[in-house]
Amino acid sequence: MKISINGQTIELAQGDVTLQQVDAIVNAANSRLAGGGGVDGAIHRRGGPAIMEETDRRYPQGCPTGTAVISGAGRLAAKHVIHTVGPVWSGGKRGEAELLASAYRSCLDLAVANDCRSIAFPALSTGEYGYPIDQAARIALQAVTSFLSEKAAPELVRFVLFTEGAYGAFAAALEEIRAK
Ligand code: AR6
Repeated sequence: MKISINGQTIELAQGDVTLQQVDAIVNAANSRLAGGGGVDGAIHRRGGPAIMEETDRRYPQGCPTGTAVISGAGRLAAKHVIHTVGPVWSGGKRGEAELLASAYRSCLDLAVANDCRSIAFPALSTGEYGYPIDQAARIALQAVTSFLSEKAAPELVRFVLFTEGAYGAFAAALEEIRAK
């Protein structure tokens, strides 16, 4: 499923974000950039040790929640990995929605600053960090649509959803946006 916003494309796909042939893929990291499971584990496993060597060297202070940093992509097909940290869900009253939107925006800012024409996101915060998928999907798509309307870049934003359920949640949220 895809929609066009001012000539830019938002696309939904089901699959593995680490396999995407795009300029940048996004890592659902933690604030210490210490590696972990889920997307983070898959990126470092497939991409090899060069990615963490670079983030250790360039970002020893880590990456606060809601912000992002960029590195090379090691053996992955992408050119860059953008590491961002979504919020841990703790009921919704601790600024989670704003932090999640900020994580998406920070990635898009870095993508544009590094001339990335295409970027692939996983559903940040919806695995280990426990963010409810329906709410996370709406926030993700709202953040991306308003960024694209304002900045007219990058050309392609792809969400790569790991499960059918996650794909369904994003498809429903995208329909809501399209209907507006
Ligand atoms: N491709 C696309 N989506 C995936 C993949 C994949 N290869 N693997 C998992 N998902 P998570 P978080 C989905 O846990 O919630 C790590 O340990 C998954 O089904 O990767 O932001 C970090 O080090 C879920 O919908 O990220 C952090 O400590 C979504 O990606 C912490 O987890 C995000 O799940 C971050 O937690």
